[in-house]
Amino acid sequence: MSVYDKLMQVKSERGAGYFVLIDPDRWEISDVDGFVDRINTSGADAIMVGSSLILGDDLQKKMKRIHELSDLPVILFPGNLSQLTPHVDAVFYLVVISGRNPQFLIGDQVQGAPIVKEMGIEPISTGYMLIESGRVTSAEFISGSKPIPRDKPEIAAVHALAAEYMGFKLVYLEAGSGAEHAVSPEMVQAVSQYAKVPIIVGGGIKTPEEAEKLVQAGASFVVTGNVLEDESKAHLMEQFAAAIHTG
Ligand code: 1GP
Repeated sequence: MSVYDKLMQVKSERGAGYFVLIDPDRWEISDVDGFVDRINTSGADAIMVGSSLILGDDLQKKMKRIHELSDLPVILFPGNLSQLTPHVDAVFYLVVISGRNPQFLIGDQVQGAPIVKEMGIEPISTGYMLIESGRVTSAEFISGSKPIPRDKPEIAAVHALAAEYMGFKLVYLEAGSGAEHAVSPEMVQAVSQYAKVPIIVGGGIKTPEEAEKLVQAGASFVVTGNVLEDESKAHLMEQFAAAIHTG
């Protein structure tokens, strides 16, 4: 079964799915094992790996280790082409549809296509929308694109509909890692009522309660990364999974 089909199965059986994002720069390779073990038993449905910007030089080694340690789907969440790796099951084939920067609309996708084919990883086409979240995020700065204003849910909704009509398999509402304000349930609701394409929501989600509200508003998948990097909050992983699996 493809990773995308597995994700759709999660959505139909569990109501919504929970993804844990690993930013490789934030973990020493020696700590990766413990964190992945924790994800494996938390009830999470997939592991995402990647970041807008990666400085460390051991990315491939960390990806390989994560992939070896987990039976969950491991999905690359690439900030740029240099993050492409065969040590994942699938890649979110991102197009920054909220922006108007040709490099992130078609340039990198063309450059990346033969690499993905050669590596044999599953591409999952994803319309990626940056949503304004209180301050400039790395994703916004690096992609050189303006985010959608957080109080304009109708703009996000029409972008999602366009993504659906263009055949994207998912849309991603992204406030940015460590965002001050997560995407609002109101915006998620507007998008889910207007378009049928499944919605991933991430960026700045700090509590299981917030995650649950996003699912109630229509999110099909919720991502957390930053909040779990604090050891004292790692226990929240199980609570996120339980809150998100409302099906
Ligand atoms: C970032 O949506 C993801 O691209 C997750 O964000 O790290 O803030 O949870 P956080």
